[in-house]
Amino acid sequence: MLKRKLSAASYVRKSRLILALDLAATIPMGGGSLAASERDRLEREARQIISATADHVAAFKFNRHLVLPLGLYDRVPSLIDAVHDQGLIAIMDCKINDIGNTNAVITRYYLDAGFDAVIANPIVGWTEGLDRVFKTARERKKGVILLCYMSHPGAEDGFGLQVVEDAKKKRFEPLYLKFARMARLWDADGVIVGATQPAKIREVREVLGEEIPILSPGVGAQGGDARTAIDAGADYVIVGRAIVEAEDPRAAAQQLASQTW
Ligand code: OMP
Repeated sequence: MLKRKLSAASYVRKSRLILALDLAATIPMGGGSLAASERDRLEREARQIISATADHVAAFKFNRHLVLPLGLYDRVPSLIDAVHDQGLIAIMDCKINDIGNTNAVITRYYLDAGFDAVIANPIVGWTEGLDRVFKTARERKKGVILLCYMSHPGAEDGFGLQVVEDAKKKRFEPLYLKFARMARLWDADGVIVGATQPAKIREVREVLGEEIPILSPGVGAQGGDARTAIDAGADYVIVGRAIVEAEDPRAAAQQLASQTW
């Protein structure tokens, strides 16, 4: 369902770009309360970027940049509505990473606020881990996207670890390929592999086959290139700062989208 919505929006707009709405609030040093005027500014800016870029993106991704200051059940639902009004989906990048019961509550919170999919970390495993995320999402006909190999240099310390593939034969494989196989087994709606790692995108694509889309962040600010990621096998690129901090976000989105199609 999620996969179809994404690919339909992508086809209509001729864009494989997912925009990360990573706008940050200015919080007073030393804490204190966040001024209503700052919340207004943040919400207004997010809304402007949604309407300015919607013609050139396949989906929007929210992170805690917006959800913490604006509130999941306060101002965020109307931003999700603004995304839906454009015929697009809203992904919540919450990288769920806990025990089953906690995961189920977190997933329910995000999806019932209106998000169409959540991102989760497969390191916690299935039983009483991510099983509850998938169950909660499936009951609502919504999606789960799994981390596979992150875009930052330190990803190697975790996602790049060699783990046992076959103990008897003393065969090892990198953790990200195990995660790719888990994504197939669990029927994930997508996996994340950094655009900074085109060779790993290729490897993951081989394991995944064609059914599960690869979403690839790390373009622009983190040094990755949209076209290279797509050519390596990514279905979508996720871009934040290169668009939201651009002088003209619409033009930046249009330009990046053209590189992906
Ligand atoms: P920019 O680096 O500004 O384009 O933002 C990238 C966005 O993708 C941010 O919201 C990150 O939190 C997110 N992201 C990564 O950058 N790397 C990853 O490996 C995974 C994600 C993600 O899950 O979206």
